[in-house]
Amino acid sequence: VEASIPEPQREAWKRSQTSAFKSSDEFEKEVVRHVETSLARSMFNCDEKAAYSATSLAFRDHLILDWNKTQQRQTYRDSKRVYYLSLEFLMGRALDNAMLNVGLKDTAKAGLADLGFRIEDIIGQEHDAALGNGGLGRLAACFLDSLASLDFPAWGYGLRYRYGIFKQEIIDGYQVEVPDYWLDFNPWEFPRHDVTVDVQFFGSVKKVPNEQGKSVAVWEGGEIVVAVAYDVPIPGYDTPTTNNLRLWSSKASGGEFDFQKFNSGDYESSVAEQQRAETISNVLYPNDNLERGKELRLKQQYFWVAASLYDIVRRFKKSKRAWREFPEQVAIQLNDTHPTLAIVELQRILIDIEGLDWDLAWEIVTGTFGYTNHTVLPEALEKWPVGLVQHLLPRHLQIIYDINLFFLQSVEKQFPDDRDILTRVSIIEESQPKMVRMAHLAIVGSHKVNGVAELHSDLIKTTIFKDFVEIYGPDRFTNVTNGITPRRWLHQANPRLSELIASKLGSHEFLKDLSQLNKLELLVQDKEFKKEWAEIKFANKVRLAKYIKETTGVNVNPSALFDVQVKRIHEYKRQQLNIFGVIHRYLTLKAMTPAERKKQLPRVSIFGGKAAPGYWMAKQIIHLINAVGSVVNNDEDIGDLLKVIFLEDYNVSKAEIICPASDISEHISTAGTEASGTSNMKFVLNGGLIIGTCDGANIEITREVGENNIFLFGNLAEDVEDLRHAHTYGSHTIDPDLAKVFEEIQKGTFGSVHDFSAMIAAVKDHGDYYLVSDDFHSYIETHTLVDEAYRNQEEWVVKSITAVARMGFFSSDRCIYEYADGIWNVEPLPRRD
Ligand code: 7GP
Repeated sequence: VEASIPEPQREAWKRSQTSAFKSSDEFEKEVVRHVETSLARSMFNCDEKAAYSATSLAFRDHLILDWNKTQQRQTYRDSKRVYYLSLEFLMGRALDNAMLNVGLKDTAKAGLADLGFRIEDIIGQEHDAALGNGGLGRLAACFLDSLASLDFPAWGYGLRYRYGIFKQEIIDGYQVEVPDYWLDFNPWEFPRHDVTVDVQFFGSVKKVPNEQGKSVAVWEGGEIVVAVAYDVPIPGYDTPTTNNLRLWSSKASGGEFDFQKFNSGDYESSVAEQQRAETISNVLYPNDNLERGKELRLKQQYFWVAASLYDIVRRFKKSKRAWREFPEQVAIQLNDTHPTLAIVELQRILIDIEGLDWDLAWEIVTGTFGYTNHTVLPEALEKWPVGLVQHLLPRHLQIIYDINLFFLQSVEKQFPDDRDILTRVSIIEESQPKMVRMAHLAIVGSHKVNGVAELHSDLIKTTIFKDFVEIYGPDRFTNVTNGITPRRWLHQANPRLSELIASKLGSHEFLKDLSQLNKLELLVQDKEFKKEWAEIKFANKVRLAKYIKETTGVNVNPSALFDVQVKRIHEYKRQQLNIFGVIHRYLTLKAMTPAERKKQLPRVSIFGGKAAPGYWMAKQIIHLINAVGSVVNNDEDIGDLLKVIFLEDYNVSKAEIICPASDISEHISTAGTEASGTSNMKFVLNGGLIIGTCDGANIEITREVGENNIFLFGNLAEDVEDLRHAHTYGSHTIDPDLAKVFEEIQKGTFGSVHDFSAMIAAVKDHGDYYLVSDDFHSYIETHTLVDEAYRNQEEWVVKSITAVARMGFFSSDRCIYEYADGIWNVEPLPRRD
């Protein structure tokens, strides 16, 4: 690195490379300096917000030095880089993570205490960076943490939304969405006003002969929107490697506004163009597992993809290598189909701008891209109307047609007698209107396609992408089971458990090699250890109970069994099954004599999660949960035996409080619908057990932790189709216990009979697509088993420890090694020269 600094500056650079601070005294000095100079405030009125800002700036100084060095080293070594393209990065808070990854949290804690602050209060000042919806966005964030922690040269590319996912308020039991303006003061981003890319939209294509007389396409006219880079440092844990997340922000070209219009007195329309350009990166689409096909969304996708590829290509060209070496230097991972236009854009750059032959260009393209699929739900598979693509990106549509032509020609050769296969696999769907199938384009343009858990990867091969397995052979398809970063989801969220584990294993190494947890199994009979383990769980429940009291006003007993379901609200995730089960429990308790009731195990059912603003049924589910809560929580017959809580505005920082506090959590999707799930992993890693269906990663969690340490129920994926068929064409009887639940709702016990009628009709009259009735009995029975198991606390703790000990596989570090090896062909960079 040093050698890359020019002579005249080298000495001064070396002198400046001392770390920002080491002791708590030095830290305090830095905080005070930042309050007074960077923030231009006096220590005389330094409140928690100012202390947060100054603490962040002090840590940021730390990261920047490592970040610069990492980037210099990576450039200097010129090794292959990974680019992770994702429309969502659900990062959560950065300060706590930075303190732990740098290893100076205790130093900061002491320093802040000296200055009169509690570190938790300071950490609590930070606004979550919520640039994502749910699983897909949080996975991207975990992957960035692992890539940096394992010293891989890797960049994330995304959009810098002005508004992240909305803030959820619950008013009279209903979800209300409030915009989340989060950029007020964000010390974690660096605007790079000098790193900009012009992105073109609309216009037309003409063919002109080049110098060799060959006809080339020229895309001209239309409008230009400027992409401005904002960089976010991503610190690795216990390593100086600090990678970069580059987020693009849109702005009008030609400066602030159109001076000509301004001077001619048309002030309003001169500002209008600027506003139109800025709309592109304005807001995150709030849908999880659903595509709405909005024009602005397609604009976002191309804007982000074009800027990112320009940046990647610019970096590659600096190395002066031959184009065919591109895939040896660059691996681009497509996080779902949202960035699929990158395939077309790279082909366009290579043939139209760099003048390469189609075939060589295409070889480079397919060698570069990998595509991860995150869902089999048909409503989430992206399709864009051909007319819209034509209008917005005329040249890209031509290239898509050419890609499709060559692809279909090769398929025709391979299967000369099968006309139908051409229709099925075509990138263009011959519907009214015609549509571009983005998943088909992503498969054709990538060298590897992966699912995110074994069942899911099998399902895509046998259902939605079956024909492509026939065409390309099974090797193009692979599985990388999801994982989570143990740094945030154990060390940061559950510091006491992390310390207990470290004290038993002799170090914190398990945080970078999670398989070491297996040594805990030797301790399952250690009385003292089990006691501490149980105490930590209890303390985490007390913390959550306090939070519940503060936010909802409801008192919950921390000794009760805490039963948690937090995730986006979706019919396939079946929060309705959960709340119907809760009502069933309530009715059962009500029917008991007081003496019988005394023998029952107290329970707290905790829900949390956002519904997409346009998803009416999901909003009704939220309403029912709240309505049940207000009846049950105020029923004196019931008291502590059952409480129903809906936690408002579930997000990453709330998950950090919730996950460590569960006894049992619910992962109860209709079999075959949840691609993987990742909160299941977070809960088990924190010593909670799970009740779940044989779906997604639950299956692999079961294989790892053992059938005795998980509560599985419900129909299997292979039977779902037949059951659905039977609902529609056979006689469909509702489970009798569920029928009683429905009667109670329809009596008006929980108010709003009208509001809830559609939820009931979905099960009774509209074919019960999600198999709520089919699984109800086994769900209720399994909850009875949970109660019984929980009564034996000794055994429960053994299950909890055993499960944690066997969770090593679910570290996102393992995922990254699998991607690096099987898809990207990249290696970590040794940390020091
Ligand atoms: C989610 C899947 O629903 C979840 O099962 C998985 O764990 C997660 O991705 C990470 O792989 N999918 C989405 O969040 C999503 O919106 C549609 O998928 C593109």
